[in-house]
Amino acid sequence: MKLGFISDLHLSENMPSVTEGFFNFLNNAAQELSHLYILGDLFEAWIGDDDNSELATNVMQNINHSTRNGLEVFFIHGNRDFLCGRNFAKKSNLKLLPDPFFMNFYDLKIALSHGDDFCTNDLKYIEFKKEVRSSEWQEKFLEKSLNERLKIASNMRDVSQADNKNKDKSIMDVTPKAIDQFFAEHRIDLLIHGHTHRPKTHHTSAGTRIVLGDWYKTGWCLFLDDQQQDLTEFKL
Ligand code: LP5
Ligand code: MN
Repeated sequence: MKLGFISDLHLSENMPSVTEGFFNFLNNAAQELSHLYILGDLFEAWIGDDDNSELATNVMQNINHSTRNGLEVFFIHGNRDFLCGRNFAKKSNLKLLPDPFFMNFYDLKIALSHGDDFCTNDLKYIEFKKEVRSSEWQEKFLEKSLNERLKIASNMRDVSQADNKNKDKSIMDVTPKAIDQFFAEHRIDLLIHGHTHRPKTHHTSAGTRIVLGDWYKTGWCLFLDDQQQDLTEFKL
């Protein structure tokens, strides 16, 4: 059994090389995996499962194809693709998981998360997340036309980018307190997450925290089997 963990690919029409790199990854590296976990922000922006763009269709088809050869694929929502729903899951033949998700692997108790919930000092983001994750907001948003939704998502990207320029960098990282509390509460050995785009393996007395990297010129995957934890960067 060999597991792979990826996140923060931010697939979009603007970065075809990353999409191509992801499809190559599915056809090559992922072939030696039994399970692939996508920990959020697979897409730069997912505006609803009725998105009929070429990108959305190709990504779902390619994931589906890779599962036909025996790979099991799992998905945790990120802040960019929290609207990936049941139809997305069905068309991709993957399983949606809650955030956090707990699993045992050999003698390890592991938690998986996108990671944004550990950024507890980012009060503006927490408020924003509460709003857009409510079923009321989502129902209203999904009633709008695809074009309107695209415009709102693009405006929100501008707001986010402008806001992030004024935020202290540390606000956009996890807070040590949130991490310590999480390890203590759930008694896990290993936490795997993305979101912060700060790939690193952190060893602490409470356990290990592995942060996945984002995909741009290179891609990142954590490979996990009974022998080793291997956070790997590769050319796209
Ligand atoms: O994404 P990134 O890395 O730039 O920054 C994130 C947080 N930002 C976001 C917002 C997304 O980038 C927006 C794109 C979403 C695409 C989904 C499309 C479908 C839904 C459309 C949504 C409207 O998640 C950022 C964090 C950062 O990570 C680090 O953790 O700081 O948080 C913000 O930027 C939030 C702002 O600080 C607060 C914005 C308040 C805006 C108030 C308007 C709310 C109106 C509701 C939507 C119309
Ligand atoms: Mn994110």
